[in-house]
Amino acid sequence: MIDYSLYVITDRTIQGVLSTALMVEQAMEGGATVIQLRDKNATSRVFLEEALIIRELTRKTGVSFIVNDRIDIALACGADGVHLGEEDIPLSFARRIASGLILGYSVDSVEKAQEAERRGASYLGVGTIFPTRTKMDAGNPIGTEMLRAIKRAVKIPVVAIGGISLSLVDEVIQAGADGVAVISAVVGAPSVVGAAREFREKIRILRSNRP
Ligand code: TZP
Ligand code: MG
Repeated sequence: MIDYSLYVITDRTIQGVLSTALMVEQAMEGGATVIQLRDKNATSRVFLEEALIIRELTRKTGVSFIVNDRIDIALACGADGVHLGEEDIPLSFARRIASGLILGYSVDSVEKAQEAERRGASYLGVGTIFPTRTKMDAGNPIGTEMLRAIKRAVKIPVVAIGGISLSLVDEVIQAGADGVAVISAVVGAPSVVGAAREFREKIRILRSNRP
């Protein structure tokens, strides 16, 4: 079973001078439990090269590795999974060509969550929960009440995403999220290790207090 507690997503536009490899090492040192490689601008060749590097790094630490959008790259690099959305290859086809992969799927409503579960999603990315400046087409924030409703409606793990800062972690964990996915709050922090550590520790405490 994957531990989705702290799901850190790479973003070269936010990392500043840090290479993706260094950022991932620091996030893992701080306690990230999942790393997702996300790069909307890279060529296939560059994306695969990065994926191979991150696969090696995550293999050494035992942290789960998910590739965003690209099932071909996920298979080629030996990732644990791929994260898909409405614009990507549908879940039914993903299952057909990659039965062994963890399949993440992005949703923003109860209906879409239940349909993704029926179609074979392994976990859900639910958001954007709060306003975010990281993804321009993230849509209107759905809030933690929708997160709570989705969590109640499905059996698969639910990872909250979008605009989650350290001070908002309480709300999403209390709404039932199995994990917190972050970009800017960790990747754009002055200390990636420090930010990841604070998130991980807060999530651990909140989860241990949850009924
Ligand atoms: N999907 C929904 S919101 C979002 C993605 C990829 C961006 C999350 O980034 P941040 O910086 O944690 O708000
Ligand atoms: Mg996608």
